[in-house]
Amino acid sequence: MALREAQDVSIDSGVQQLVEKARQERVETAFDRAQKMSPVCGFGSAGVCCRLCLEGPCRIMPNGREPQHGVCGANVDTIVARNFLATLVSGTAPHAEHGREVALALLATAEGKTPFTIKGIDKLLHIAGELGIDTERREINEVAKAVALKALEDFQKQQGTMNWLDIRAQAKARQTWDKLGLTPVNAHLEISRAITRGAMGCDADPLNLLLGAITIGLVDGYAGLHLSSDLQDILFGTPRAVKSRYCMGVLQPHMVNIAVHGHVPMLSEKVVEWARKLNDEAEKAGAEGINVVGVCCTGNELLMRQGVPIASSFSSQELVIVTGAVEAMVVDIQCIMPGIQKVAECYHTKIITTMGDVKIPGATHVEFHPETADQAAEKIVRLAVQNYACRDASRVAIPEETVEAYAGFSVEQILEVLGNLNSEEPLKPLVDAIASGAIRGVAALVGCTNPREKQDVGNITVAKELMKNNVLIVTTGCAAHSLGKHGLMNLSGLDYCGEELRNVLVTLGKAAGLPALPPALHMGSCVDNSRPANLLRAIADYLGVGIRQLPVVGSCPETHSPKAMSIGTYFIACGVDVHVGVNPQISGSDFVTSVLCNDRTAGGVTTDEVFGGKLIYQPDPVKAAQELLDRIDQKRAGLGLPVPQREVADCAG
Ligand code: SF4
Ligand code: MSK
Repeated sequence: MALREAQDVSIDSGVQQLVEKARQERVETAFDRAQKMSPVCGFGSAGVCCRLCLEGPCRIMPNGREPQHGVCGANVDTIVARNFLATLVSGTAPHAEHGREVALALLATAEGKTPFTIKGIDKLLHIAGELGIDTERREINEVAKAVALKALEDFQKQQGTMNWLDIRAQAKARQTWDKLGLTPVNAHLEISRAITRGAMGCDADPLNLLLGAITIGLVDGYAGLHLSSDLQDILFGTPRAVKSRYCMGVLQPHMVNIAVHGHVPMLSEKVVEWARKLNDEAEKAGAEGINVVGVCCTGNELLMRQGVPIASSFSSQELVIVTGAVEAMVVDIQCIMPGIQKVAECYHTKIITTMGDVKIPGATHVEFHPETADQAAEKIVRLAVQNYACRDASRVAIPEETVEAYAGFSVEQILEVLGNLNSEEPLKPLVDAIASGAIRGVAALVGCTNPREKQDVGNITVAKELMKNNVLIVTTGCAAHSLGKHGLMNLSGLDYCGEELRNVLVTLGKAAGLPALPPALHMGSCVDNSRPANLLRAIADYLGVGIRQLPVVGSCPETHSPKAMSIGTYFIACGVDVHVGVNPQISGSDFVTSVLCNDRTAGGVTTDEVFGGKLIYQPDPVKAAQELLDRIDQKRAGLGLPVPQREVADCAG
């Protein structure tokens, strides 16, 4: 099979160069493996295969042909709904585990058992107040311990509601969840219940299974996203805008390069610290120093708190190694392709796994625990420095391009900027701009890149189509990497904005002491989708309306991860439409499609009616942007706001 040309793999020229280098050096990457998977299995694509028990595997034939039932009698709606629920469980469990790990790290820190200190004291006191914890005349560590224990209750309590849902959910949205009995009690309990109801011989009612999926989406939102972001801000500080750089060119030809990859900042914060401490050692080893670069969401965490530059998003992670200039790739949890080890074996790069539950055969394992974070980080950095001597200079080729970007816009900082315009009512300037149509709406451009897709096209096209129609973009995850690499997180991105949006961004920028704000505001990692959610809640509460009434949408054009589906379901439950550009594998059931996508052909109730949000599956990013604009305009009209003219759509690149 002829492989895709490099220019058909990505629109990032650095990625294209490295795809060609990999092929010349006979190194296979995910882009090539994705192609070998074609044609994709029709049953899997439609979500109609089931292997829940040993009577199977069973699959349902399309167009009414036999068989129409599994051996146990499950029909296509049950099978597709169960598979959808299982997808969300596999997205939510890692996020919940992320939250729990951070809570344990905060607890150990509060007890003086780790080398970390609490940097976000204001945030700690604020959250403690929200949780009803007495902060008067108490030591900071005592308050932090009380907050950590409250967080851990969200994995233990047997009655009531998760504490983080209590403090973060909008009351109006919550009424619906409570009424339907969907409000989660604790994360582990709900994950266990979801696995149980989806098991063979348990829940066969597709609507009941989909309601269970909403509960799992809420677990993702509150025990995964909000809890993780809040506790990370307590431990490492709330992000503030920083200027940094994107693209493979952030790797340095004459330095020891360490790529940090995964999702949690606990170890990587220490790696950055030890890289600074051991810089002299690198010089003794003949290098010009140590350069730490980010991949995926660990990269996002370090970018926004430390200004660490970003080399790659998910789909091109192996190509970072193909530069031949990486001494160590340090991985923690989630989105780590097992393929990196095979690629690393073709170069001198050491893959260093750090979590007991995330190992890769052949990799070096340096176990991380918060208590011994310094020892682990020092060992990792020393391994990287030692490995510099093994680098083969003749195989080093780093693409030159880098792009400047602003990142790290927390809600706190956005409110601070708005407060410079109106200190009494900081949200008023933003709400006024939305009301007038200068900002038509807000879109969260989030989620992944996917090696089956041409990298960055979906993310960039949706963003540009929305920007030119004056939609303000907030962005997280690997979508943010796409936008950063292609100039939408620096001021050159203003050229893509409609005039009204550009004027607003100039006004806001001046209030922030900059010439303008970039058109895409980077708000962090995957778990930091809590930040746009907090912003929406603040706007809705300010206006006295439900989040479901706001002209806001979410879009994940290059979805790869079940985590993105879980995050999307959380936003749907809050009343926000969510676009995915990659097949969500539900098309085998008209019923499931109807409920989630508000496709009325199969009749019955839909998430749009009940919660105010729906799933939009649209692989064409230009059409997707138009559908998102339709929804924004529909919600504007619902609020009695003017609906501006549209700019003509461009074709996707
Ligand atoms: Fe087949 Fe039913 Fe077993 Fe699924 S649960 S594999 S449909 S028998
Ligand atoms: S890393 S979940 S590819 S955003 Fe958060 Fe990127 Fe998606 Fe992983």
